[in-house]
Amino acid sequence: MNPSFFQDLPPPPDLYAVDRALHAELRRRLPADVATVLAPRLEALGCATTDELLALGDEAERDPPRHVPYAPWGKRTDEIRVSPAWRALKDFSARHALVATGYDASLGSSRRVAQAALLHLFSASSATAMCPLAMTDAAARVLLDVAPDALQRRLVPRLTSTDPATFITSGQWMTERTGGSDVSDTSTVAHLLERGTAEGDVYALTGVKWFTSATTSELALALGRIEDEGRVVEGSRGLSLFCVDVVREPGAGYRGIVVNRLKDKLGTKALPTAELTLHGVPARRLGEAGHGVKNIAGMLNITRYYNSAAASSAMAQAVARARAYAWKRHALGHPLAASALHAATLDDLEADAAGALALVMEVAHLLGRSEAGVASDDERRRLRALIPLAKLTTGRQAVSCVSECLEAFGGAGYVEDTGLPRMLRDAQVLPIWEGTTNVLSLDVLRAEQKDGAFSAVLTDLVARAATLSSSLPSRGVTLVRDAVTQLAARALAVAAEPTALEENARRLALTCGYCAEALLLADVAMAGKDDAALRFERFTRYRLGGLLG
Ligand code: MFK
Repeated sequence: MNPSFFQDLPPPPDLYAVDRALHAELRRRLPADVATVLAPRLEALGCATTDELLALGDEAERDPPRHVPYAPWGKRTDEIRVSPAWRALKDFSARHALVATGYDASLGSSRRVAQAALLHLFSASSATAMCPLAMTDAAARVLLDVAPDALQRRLVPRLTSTDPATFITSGQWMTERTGGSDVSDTSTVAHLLERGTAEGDVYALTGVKWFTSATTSELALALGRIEDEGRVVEGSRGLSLFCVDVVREPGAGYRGIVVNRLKDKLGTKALPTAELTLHGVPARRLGEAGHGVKNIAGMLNITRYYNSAAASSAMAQAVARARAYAWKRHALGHPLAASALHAATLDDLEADAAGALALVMEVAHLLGRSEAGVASDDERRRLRALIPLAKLTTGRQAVSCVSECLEAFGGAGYVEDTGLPRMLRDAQVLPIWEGTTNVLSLDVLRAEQKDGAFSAVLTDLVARAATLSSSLPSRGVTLVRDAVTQLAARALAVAAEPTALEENARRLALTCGYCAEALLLADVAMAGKDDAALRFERFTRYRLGGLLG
């Protein structure tokens, strides 16, 4: 017993320096010129995960947003007070070009891979500042796809700006009290105010939005139902997409918007999420009337890609922290890291994080190719299914991996002032936000029925499984080949029995996600010289090998 003992803590890990899986991914995915341009940016961001970014994230978490509905003398002003650190995180994101990189044509089809690497480093330390960036990027994408030129010219340069003075963010107002997954009962109505302006037709939106995250953003994309002389089209085919300039009138609150309250969430405490009532707020219609769901789906595809990058980021950070701690913490006469059991557990978790990252990078690769206009039809079909597959698989992995990492700290992992429990609370939003595991499994089903998207992924996996190199660890090869064979057989059986489709959608989707990760890790191992083969084998045993691995 040593009464003067206090646990010495490791310094915060530089998340770029320690992430071998990220380095291996970038080596195989980026052309040399892009890698050269990107390396100093990744180094700077990795460095910031040990000081500036970490401090801003912690400070934003300590000083969460507050809703101040009334001014001292009773006037309704609806101020949402956010911390200086939250504002600084927005500036930090602009300076590091986190959104802009996804639109940097000089990076060619590598733009989204480069961006995914930045997001993977940024997100976990950012106190969920990733969330407004996701919606900002998604808004830029939708504006480029369907907005009139004048509106694009005014907004897209600001949404993708690298100058904090001009950078704006966007929210997404979709969910209402009737549902976030099923938007068909959306009750917000839109009345025409002015037709044919250079920026499109202007409407007044009236209704209640139940979840609006990043509510202090300057812009929002919202769903509403056009009411024309009392006539409306019911269901999701009656919904249109609108772009709202969120304007604060000094001393008089938001123009046309009342903030009902901020949500008291399990985690993501620094991020303002509010319930809003819209009282005729002016909004420009985006795209054709009645095509709102289809148009906002383009937004969801980008936010789901960000969600996956947030998941891989959370996992990588949690594993890096647990590993660093394991070298400092002694038990039974040696550092925890020297215990065969603890080391094996951490190796499994590191392989799991590498699998998640590999899938994120595959999505980013295909998204970049699609946006650069060089994707084949087959790649576009795979992308359509891989976005929900990546979101649903990595969201579940993040919760289990971060939970295991908390356990690796023993009791300290369960104590608030260590800062560790926050990682788990924040991870728990990932399988929920932008579509739960089941909702996304159904989305995969719909993508299959419409485009054969799941079949395209499956065909690719079968082909990859057939061409694995004999230099790979044989146990891993056997496990992944068996899993792919079973997946293909089950998919075929289920396809022959349409009543079984929905019930099996989740099992098929998760198995497909894990098989995809395993085969992508095999690709890394076949291309690389470091310990990627070990990560491949670890992953297959951990995720495809049953309880005994
Ligand atoms: C980070 C911190 C966050 C803080 C806390 C937040 C807590 C969470 C709060 C929330 O509520 S998050 C919101 C969760 N909700 C969702 O993510 C939406 C889930 N639902 C879906 O994804 C539905 O599939 C969707 C609403 C998009 C559509 O359902 P519908 O109304 O049944 O439409 P349908 O018929 O499936 O699709 C309409 C059109 O869009 C079709 O095209 P066509 O008209 O040409 O046939 C579809 O093909 C197309 N589409 C749908 N999804 C698509 C898509 N196209 C491309 N990509 C997709 N993903």
